[in-house]
Amino acid sequence: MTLTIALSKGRIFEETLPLLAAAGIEPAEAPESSRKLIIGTNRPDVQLVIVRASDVPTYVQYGAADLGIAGRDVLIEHGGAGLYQPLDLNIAKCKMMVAVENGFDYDAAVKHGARLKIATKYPQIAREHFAAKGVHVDIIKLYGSMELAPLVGLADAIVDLVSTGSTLKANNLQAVEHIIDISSRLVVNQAALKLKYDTIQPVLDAFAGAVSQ
Ligand code: PRT
Ligand code: MG
Repeated sequence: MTLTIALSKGRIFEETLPLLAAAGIEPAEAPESSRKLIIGTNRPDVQLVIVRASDVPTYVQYGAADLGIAGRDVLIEHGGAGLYQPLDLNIAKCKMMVAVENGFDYDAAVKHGARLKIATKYPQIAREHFAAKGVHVDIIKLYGSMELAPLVGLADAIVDLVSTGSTLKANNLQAVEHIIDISSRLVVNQAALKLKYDTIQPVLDAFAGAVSQ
């Protein structure tokens, strides 16, 4: 039985390589330089499928992939249906933050009960955060470049991921609130875990042993 693992290109792929190596899995080629969406490995029974980061939970939920690696941000927005999430891999770490243009008095706006326009790729996380604070918001869903929204008057604030902070800085924005810490997790299709237990469990064990704290 073939084991299929869903991964996204870029930081998650790069940071997953050592974990795969610990499980004795080496990709046959690099997704950045290949146009192939299905990548073989040194193990004839293991293949990788390369999908958009936000699509990883969907492939695993429907069993098109047995395993996948996805950010906590992506998993919260997806909802997690049909997914077993046994392991925080402690990779692709960043923070979900509220950010505003320099000079915008966020605390005063919140204090005065202003209705805030929030641009984000993460409507679920944003909605929960502001509901818990009792702040009324209009969520404006974007698919990228959230940093632009406050600069052109589309939104008062953004909810986005921050790692080094240099993207905010380059766009005259500042973080004003921390929402949650983000890292990537291993997700497993629940039916596959039963059907392919003998193949999947050793991979889970190898990943668990290789996670750095
Ligand atoms: O790019 P694409 O639209 O295909 O999807 P994606 O952006 O979801 O994928 P990718 O590969 O960029 O991110 C995959 C996962 O990595 C995310 O789901 C997060 O869990 C995690 N991650 C970790 C990050 C970052 N760090 C990060 N810094 N995802 C995105 N960013 C972006 C952020 O959105 C902002 O635009 O990087 C920019 C900020 O970085 P700094 O260093 O300037 O603060
Ligand atoms: Mg990206």
